Amino acid sequence: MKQSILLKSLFVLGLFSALLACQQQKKEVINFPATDLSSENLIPKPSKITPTNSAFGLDKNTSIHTSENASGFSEVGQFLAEKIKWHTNLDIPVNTTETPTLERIIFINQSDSTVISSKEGYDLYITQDSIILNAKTAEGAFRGVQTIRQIIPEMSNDTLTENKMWLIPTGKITDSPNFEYRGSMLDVARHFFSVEDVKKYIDILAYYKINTLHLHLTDDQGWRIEIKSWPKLTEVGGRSEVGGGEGGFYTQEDYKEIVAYAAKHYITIVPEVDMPGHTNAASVAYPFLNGNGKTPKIYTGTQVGFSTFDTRKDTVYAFIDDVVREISAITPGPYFHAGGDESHVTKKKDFIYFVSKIDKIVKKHGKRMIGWDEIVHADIDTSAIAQFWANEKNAKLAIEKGLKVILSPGKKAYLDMKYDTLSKHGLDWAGLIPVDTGYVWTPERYVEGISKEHILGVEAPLWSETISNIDELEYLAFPRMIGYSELSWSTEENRDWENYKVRLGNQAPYLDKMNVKYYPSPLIEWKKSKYTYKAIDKD
Ligand code: TNX
Repeated sequence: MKQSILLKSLFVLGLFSALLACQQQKKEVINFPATDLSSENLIPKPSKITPTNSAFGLDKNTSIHTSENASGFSEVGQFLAEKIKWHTNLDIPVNTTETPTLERIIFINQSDSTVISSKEGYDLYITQDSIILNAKTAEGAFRGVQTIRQIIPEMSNDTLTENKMWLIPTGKITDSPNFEYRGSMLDVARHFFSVEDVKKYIDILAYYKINTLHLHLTDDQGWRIEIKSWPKLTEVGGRSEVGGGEGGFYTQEDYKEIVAYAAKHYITIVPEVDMPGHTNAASVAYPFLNGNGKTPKIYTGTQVGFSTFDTRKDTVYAFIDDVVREISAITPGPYFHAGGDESHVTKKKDFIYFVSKIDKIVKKHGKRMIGWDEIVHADIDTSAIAQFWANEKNAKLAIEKGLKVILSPGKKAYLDMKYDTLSKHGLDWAGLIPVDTGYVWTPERYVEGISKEHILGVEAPLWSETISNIDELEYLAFPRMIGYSELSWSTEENRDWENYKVRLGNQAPYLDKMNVKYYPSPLIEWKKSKYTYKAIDKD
């Protein structure tokens, strides 16, 4: 252990002496313009920023180095190099052994420093010659890399040297998240979204340090995940969606591809199989599940609460055991979401019986159950998590029972609510949610009696009754989702609408370059970028 620290220090020392030697040889004196790291457009806002007002020139002579033998660090370095290439077209080597033209380095360092307070925390020291990113884990390094990406300016400044150089402000950032669970949910059941669509969503979520993507995989209108022991779920139940479209589903290979892509972005996938209500598509495929002796018709409407599993039949639990087993086997994350919402035609005592049984099945397959807030009425283990969406009494009952809660209040965090009366997509049962309303609230004070220690985190769900393609998905998700990233990462004292809205307006170059069809809310002054032409067809 001691030896490895020594080796590491020698390695870093070696790098720095090489760097110094090169600089002495090259002697390119650059008078950088003054900068201010604290006024950069970082979202989420970091815990602490101390500017030193100079600049690090990112150019073709920069290289990235990562701690040796630190699991995942070199991949994180590679990720940064890919994103720098995408942004600047520079080819930055990672862990190269050649040093002759080296001028500046970005060092991604595994550090056990006690200053870094959590596994996702990081420190960033930026000087004229180096950027040092310290993190305990590769996950922390990955979050810190997003900060580096966000402070690389849109344009290079080539008036300083013949080189194209992107000037990064110098200073120090110390950062760690306020909540450990920072998520979005995507409903792929009401309308299906392809693996490519989900990957694009993941790309953008990762840029804003979101760490969880909950996939609502089943509902009345469609079943979207292949279950090998029950093939008709997708063969029959996967062929429908709201409005009568063709639906679709993920094979287990597709799902694994999403999970792996998410993992590369340090995002955990939470699979949801919604039950005992919201199960019409499953019962169309296997009519014994509903226990009423009838084969239901395919449903393509948007009403909720009319379907249920038969909660008193052993074969239903054998079926659920297979489903939970197969999905859990290809889900590395700790959670399995079992739904539980709006089961209006399930008798209360049957619902309670059902949820308690499901909790045990989920645990048997090595996962922690998450359920919509209605599940708190059941006799469940305190390891279960209640996702508060509508009923404050349920949320309070959850904490009385010792459960943690995820906050997804419909009135504040539902991405499927319209922005305003003119919104082209979205519902309004929980009210309109303009960009400021979605941002201006405090999770720790939203429900009386529910404070920081009870809250696992914040999740913004995107239900898809009114959206059927990626452009429409982006219209509802962005820019609001960016605000939920700040709400879940940054502390209350670091959040301020007036300050946030300026930083948000400055996300336009990134969003435009990503070809994100965000809603250009009139509350925000959107920065014009060289990619703005793409934004013309935004509406
Ligand atoms: C309520 S939130 C639902 C969903 C709908 C959504 C529409 C929740 C747990 N259930 O079934 O899609 O409203 O906003």
